Formats: sequence, structure tokens, C-alpha cells
Amino acid sequence: MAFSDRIGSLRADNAAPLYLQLQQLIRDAIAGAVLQQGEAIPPERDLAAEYEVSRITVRKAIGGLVEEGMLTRRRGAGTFVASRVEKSFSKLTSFSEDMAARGRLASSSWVSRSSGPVGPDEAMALGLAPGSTVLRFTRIRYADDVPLALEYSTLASFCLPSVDAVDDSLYAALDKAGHRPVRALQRLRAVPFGGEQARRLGVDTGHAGLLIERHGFLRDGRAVEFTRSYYRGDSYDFVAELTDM
Ligand code: 16G
Repeated sequence: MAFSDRIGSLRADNAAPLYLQLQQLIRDAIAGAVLQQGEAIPPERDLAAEYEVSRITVRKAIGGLVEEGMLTRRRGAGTFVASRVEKSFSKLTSFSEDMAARGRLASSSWVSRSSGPVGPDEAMALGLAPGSTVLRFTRIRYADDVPLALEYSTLASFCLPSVDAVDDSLYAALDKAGHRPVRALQRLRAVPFGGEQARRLGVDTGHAGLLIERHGFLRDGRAVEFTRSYYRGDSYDFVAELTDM
């Protein structure tokens, strides 16, 4: 079946620019599950021929949807409908592990890393005495190059030799140092993104987000980690399996 038979055609009586119309067709098809998660989008030249528009128009339409996180590009393979990331509630896993388990490529960019005296909220969260030193990490987390979350982590300083001990994964560094948390408390709530979160995640201010706060503990009960993760609500699902046992 031709792509346009599934998602619809451009309309001559529509005054909107062609790339926006094409974008809207694809967006509606994804929302209406006419296009499924992980499904391939036809190559640029095929779409251009089918819709009788220039390849630049197609590129602009697709490029915008990739930026929005609706589509993802995989090098050498093509463009696909992005799948929402599903995250189990019951396992204490790291972002890197969650992405690897889903065949997504995890990466991060650093916003900041520093050490300094603990603040009042952090002291409460980590059970530290005023004046203790903490390590702070702020990162943008990506799945297949789409920004998914902004994370602010504060760690008790005994957990790691220095802030430079973390490369790609915080939990890998904690594991190496023998201080990976084994238990965590998590609190989740819906938040509209403020300016900083929106800008860093490439969405509009007020975009629906999920704030997840994690308090991670060692086996001996000491608190290791206090992380606030701002996830994009349009690409993240939390899944919990409930049993009565
Ligand atoms: C997850 C955790 C976060 C942890 C991070 C470590 C949630 C809500 N948060 O994002 O608390 O610090 O993983 O990931 O799951 P990393 O080892 O890849 O740096």
C-alpha cells in the first residue's frame, strides 16, 4: 500500500507550507497508531516522488519530527517512528542499562560537575551533617541522540574518589568504587518544564514532564545518591508489575 494511502495526502486548498502539512500527516498517523513504533519511514526520495514535493521539503518535514523526538534516525538504516522508552518501576537500574536493554544508544552531555559543601536540601536527602562535602553532576541524557532527560545528581563524597571518576555512567563508577546503591526510594510527579529544562531538552517551556527523585542507599543503610531526573513526558513510560504475593 502506498504511504499516502495510509497517512493521507497533501491538500491543495490548505494554505500551510507543504513541509508543515506533511509533518502534520505523519504526526497524526503516529498519534492514531496508523504508523507503529519502530516502523520505518520511506526514504526521502520516495516521499518526494509520491507527494510531488521537493526533497528539501521532505527533509525539512522529517528533520522537524526528528528534533521533536517523534522520529529517530539510525545511521545507515533510515528513519523510524520513535518508540517510547518503557521503564520498569521495580528494578534498581541505571539510565545506561535501561537504554542498552532496549537496544537504544545511551549518551550524555555534561552541563556541570563540581564538589562543594552540602546544601540544606541535600543534607536532608542524604542524611549528611552540615559542612560535609558532596559531589554534583548535571547531565543531559540522550537515547539515540534524542534528549530524554536532564539529571541533577548529588552524591556523598565518600562514594567516589573524585568528580572525574564518572565517564558515561554514574552507576558504573559507583560500582567500581564499591558504592553502587542496592536500594532506592523513588518519588514521581508531573511537572511543566521550566525554562532551563525546556531549553536543554529542546522542547517548549511548559512541556509536560516527569520529575523523578531517587534516593539511593547502600546495603548498610548509608545514603549514596540523591538524583532529580526531569524526563520528557512525551517519550517516557513507567511500567510497574504488581503481584499479590
Ligand atoms: C537513572 C536514575 C538515576 C541514576 C542514573 C544513573 C531514574 C529515574 N534515575 O537515570 O537516579 O543516577 O540512572 O545512570 O531511573 P548512569 O549510570 O547511566 O549514569
